[in-house]
Amino acid sequence: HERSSIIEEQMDPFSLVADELSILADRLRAMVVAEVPKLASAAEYFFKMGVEGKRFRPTVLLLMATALNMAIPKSASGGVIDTLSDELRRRQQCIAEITEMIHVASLLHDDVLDDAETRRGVGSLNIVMGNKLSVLAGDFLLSRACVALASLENTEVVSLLATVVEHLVTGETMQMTTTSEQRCSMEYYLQKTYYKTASLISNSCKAIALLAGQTAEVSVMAYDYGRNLGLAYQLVDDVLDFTGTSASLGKGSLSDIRHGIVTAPILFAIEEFPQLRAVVDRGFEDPAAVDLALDYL
Ligand code: GRG
Repeated sequence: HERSSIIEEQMDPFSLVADELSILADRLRAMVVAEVPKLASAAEYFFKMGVEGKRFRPTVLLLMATALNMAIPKSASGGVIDTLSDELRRRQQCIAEITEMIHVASLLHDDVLDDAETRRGVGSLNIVMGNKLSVLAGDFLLSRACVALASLENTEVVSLLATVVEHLVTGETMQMTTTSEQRCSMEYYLQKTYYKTASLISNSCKAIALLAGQTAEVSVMAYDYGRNLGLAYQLVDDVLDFTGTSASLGKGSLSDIRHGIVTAPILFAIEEFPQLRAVVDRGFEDPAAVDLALDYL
């Protein structure tokens, strides 16, 4: 029993990085303070305790750092090596902070685009403070993320994470502007999902490896791991949109289908029930079409 509880404890990824996640929360709260009071309350909104979300990305990144830094020696007595490894860890924590700021910025803009009403179990910022402040707060967070990124003085890492922002915008645009053929294509779905969700996780994982001085081969492995994890995360998110409740999701359920967005569950259902394709092609503006699609699922 003792052994299995030790294994269980070691297997809980949050417990391994719990202390660091709490430091990250403090740092983020300090990093997102704006000068003008209205902007300050908007930017701080999702960094207050209780509305911090799952912190999935920082958790993965801190664990990635733990795994990749294992090969770096530590001396028992402290000294130059330990100072270097502490400095490395701090730089990797900074990647986790930047990643979370980019993520929250994208949520703020996404909720405006989708006219969302809830996020993380509370009113979304566009509802609480309006669309304009929501957009501006997202821009502000991106700016703070850029400043933190520049402080790392690593042009490859800057370029990776700057490209992620382009990917987020590209994925969102792909989602908004599909032709009927693209809407039912698994290839298109996976490309869009890479841009929208997996790119941030994969490129941040790669950044963690690059900062650790890992070889190009290991950096690509870190990238691939993040890519697959990101795609899997979005697939689960897509299924939860159908199976979850507003209370468990912290946002409205069935939101994808109501926005006419075709996700993996529908694509798989079309393979089994080709007649569903005609329902999808008609769009989901009609609530009866939503009900019909849900019957197939
Ligand atoms: C301004 C950076 C920026 C982007 C603008 C709107 C947009 C372009 C992109 C939207 C990207 C988006 C919202 C993708 C969805 C990713 C996703 C799975 C979000 C939910 O992540 P969770 O469940 O959320 O980890 P929590 O709340 O737990 O952090």
